Amino acid sequence: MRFDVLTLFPGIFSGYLSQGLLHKAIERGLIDVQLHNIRDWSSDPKHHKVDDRPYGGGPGMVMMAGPIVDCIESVRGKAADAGKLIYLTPQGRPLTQPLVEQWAGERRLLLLCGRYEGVDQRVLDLLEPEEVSVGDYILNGGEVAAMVVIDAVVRLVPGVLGDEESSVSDSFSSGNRWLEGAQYTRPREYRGLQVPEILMSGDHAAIARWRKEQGFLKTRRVRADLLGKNEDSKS
Ligand code: 6GU
Repeated sequence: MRFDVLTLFPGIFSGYLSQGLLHKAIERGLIDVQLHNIRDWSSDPKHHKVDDRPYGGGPGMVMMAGPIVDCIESVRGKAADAGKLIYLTPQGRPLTQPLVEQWAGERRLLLLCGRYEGVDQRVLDLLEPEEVSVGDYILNGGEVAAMVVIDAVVRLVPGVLGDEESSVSDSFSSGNRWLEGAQYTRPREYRGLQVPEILMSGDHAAIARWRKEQGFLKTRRVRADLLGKNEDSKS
């Protein structure tokens, strides 16, 4: 699977892409992440200007249409598969696991990272990207959100996760909208706190019931809004 990231700050991604699961997936050829600096498509040869003041006034700067559209057309022009265009913006619809699952089925994703007060509306009118937000708060730009999208999608790319870290039982995988309950590892006692007896019982059915109950209690406590939506909330 291929990702093209369009950004004014490609350097932000280098640490993320060089570590752990992402690094391994790239090395093994399972995913390919290409970074494109929008500034390289500026029509201003001197200062490589890519933003300007908003028409109608107001604070901040708006990213100009020209460099973004030229950058996307150039990046797309090189390949047979134009790819699905996603614009990361607080004005987008919320990112959810079903959306991530849908995108994991694509061969190529283009991730446009907004900065400042966002992009000129004509970018959106011309290219009709899917506009997506990663939550109800404001980030300094779409770069961290683009990493969120890549991170969530690559987990579903076949071969990226080993059997041990399978994504099928995750909270929020298809039909599963509950949080997971507590987990324990050694030692059995830590600062006077004991691992629950049932986890040492060897009774796998009882452990599964206990975990489900713990997940339910946790969900009710911190995400009661999820309970009505659950496919298996009756079981
Ligand atoms: Cl995608 N971008 C920015 N700048 N802020 C956000 C966001 C995206 N999602 C939530 N907040």
